[in-house]
Amino acid sequence: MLNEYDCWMQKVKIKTNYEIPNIVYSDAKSLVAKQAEKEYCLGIERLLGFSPKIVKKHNNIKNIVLLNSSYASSVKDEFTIKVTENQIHITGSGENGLLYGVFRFLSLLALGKIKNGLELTESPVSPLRMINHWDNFDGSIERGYAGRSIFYKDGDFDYDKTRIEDYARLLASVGINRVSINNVNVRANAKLLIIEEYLKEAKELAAIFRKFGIKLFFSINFGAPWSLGKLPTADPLDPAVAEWWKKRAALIYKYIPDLAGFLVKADSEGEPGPFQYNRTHTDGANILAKALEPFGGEVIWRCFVYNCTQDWRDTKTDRARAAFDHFMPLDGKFDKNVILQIKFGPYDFQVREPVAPLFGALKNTRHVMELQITQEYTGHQIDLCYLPYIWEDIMNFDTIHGENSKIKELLGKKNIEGFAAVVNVGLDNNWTGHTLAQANLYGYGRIAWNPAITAKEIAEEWSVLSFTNPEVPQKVQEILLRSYPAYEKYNAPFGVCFMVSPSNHYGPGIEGYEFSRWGTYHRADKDAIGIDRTPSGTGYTAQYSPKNAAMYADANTCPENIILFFHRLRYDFIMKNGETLLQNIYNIHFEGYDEVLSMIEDWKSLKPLLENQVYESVLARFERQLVNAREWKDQINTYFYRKTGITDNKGRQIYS
Ligand code: GCV
Repeated sequence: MLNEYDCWMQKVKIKTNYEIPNIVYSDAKSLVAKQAEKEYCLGIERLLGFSPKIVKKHNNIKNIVLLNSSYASSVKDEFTIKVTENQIHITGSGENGLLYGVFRFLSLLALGKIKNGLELTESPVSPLRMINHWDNFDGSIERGYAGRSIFYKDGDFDYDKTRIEDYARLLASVGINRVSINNVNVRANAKLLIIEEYLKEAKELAAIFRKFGIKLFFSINFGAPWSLGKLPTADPLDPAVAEWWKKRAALIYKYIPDLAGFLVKADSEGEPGPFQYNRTHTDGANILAKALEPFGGEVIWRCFVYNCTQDWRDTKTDRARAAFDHFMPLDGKFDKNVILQIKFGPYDFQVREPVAPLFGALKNTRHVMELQITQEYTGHQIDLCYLPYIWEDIMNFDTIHGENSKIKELLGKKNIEGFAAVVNVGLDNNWTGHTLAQANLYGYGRIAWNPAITAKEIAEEWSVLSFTNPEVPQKVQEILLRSYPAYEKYNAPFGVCFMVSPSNHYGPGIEGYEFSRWGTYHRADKDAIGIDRTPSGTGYTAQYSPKNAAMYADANTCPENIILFFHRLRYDFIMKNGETLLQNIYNIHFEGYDEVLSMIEDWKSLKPLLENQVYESVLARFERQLVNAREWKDQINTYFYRKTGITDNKGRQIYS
């Protein structure tokens, strides 16, 4: 990795067995196709060190590269790459398809896979491949761990155009086609982005992304007709409110005619919403949908709606049930330009959660899965945590155990239209704080494009593209693939969730959420831990299709890595390895810590092969991770030892 800033697009001179022609014919006329042509030339310069010559006629030229953006195919964003003895054809079913084809060609070239006879046709499985920014206008980023915002500073737009273009390039290179540019928590910034002063600036930002086939979303404040428009209400069924949104949409689209639409967090953690007016979420979403519809805009409406003022004494309310209870009855009632955005699990991006039961259950409503690339609960980009590992698991979740009913098989069909993910980038020179966290951004794009790709395949691609010394990638892949299980082992055990330090969400805070209003309790006492979510408890398991409901409801068939999410178990519950739950908690915490030690040793073995800056910066993060892992191990083990008075049967040190 010569330059951390370049991420997986390193400026290296590679050797190829196939000689790439230096003449390029391109039929590019439109904006994105012209960018594709430019990206091809930049990429060749970066990888092979020469500038190809563009020609507008190609008769009688034998050795040539042909870029074409209009081959006949009904498949959106499709591309083909065909390599013959003298010629390379990269074609797209449209301008975006060509751009994706060029980027794929360049990565295949860097991966050493371009050879005579290669023929490849690809298209994205998911039409919607979106990045969410939780950037605030003051330049801070909610849950951001890589420096300040790349878009804003001190209450205004403030960005380096080259950097935004580099960012758009990185995103497009892995197929991202939508970006929401401001935090979904908009209450403090109600007016921004939808008043004229800022629209002028947003227009320029949109123009940079547009070249790369990326359209913008704005997060809006549902209460804006009241807070900004000075209407007496924001009631979605009030005709004056509907009119206000229509006029506002017309103003916005005057500046950005291809805005993708609005992203909305309503009735969630203090954000305004239709419940304030005794209206439903269909009322709320549809009023916005109708305002955007004439301009081809869409509303992405988040399902992260739950009671965040729960009394911990209340054992009947179960936050895990909330999204399904709120949204399932509304299935089929949303306008056609509304898309629901559902977090992958019923809680909130915990290290291990079951897949939310709305997936596979919603039949008549367009929806996307929300993932989190930024490492809010997964180590703040201090700890290494390779997220494609868990995403692969999620993709393999079988919603109904029918034909093609896994998440990865439903995507692009059955109204599951793709993904949105909260991004992990900021102004840090390496974009992501932890240099190896670049793999999470890369991996998200690859999974959004093709949910059947494995975590291992992504690690292979990313490490070869990023590390130029051929001896490095293998070891880096191994470290990446070990990092998620290691993190999970020293974190909250067996899917119990929320033992994390409150508010900042880094490090242990075992009872940090036990007596709070957030509805995420584990209720550990001296005999048992966990919430009974079976039909004899909160009934959450019944939200799943029959086979999954039965599997989760029985502690003997429930997967052990998630067992405490579904069951309240005594510490002497015997697990599959014949040891008690308590002993298993001790075991995995010792193992998790040891894994970190061993990953550090592996990283150190790479020292002679790595650029000093990369080696040292990652090592420094590993050292902080070790401190964190030790805290988790010792605090968790001590906590349970104090509760039970039972020691570790292997005699390892547990503090009292
Ligand atoms: C943007 C969690 C996070 C919040 C975030 C929220 C959400 O609660 O801690 O920072 O707010 O999720 O997804 O809306």
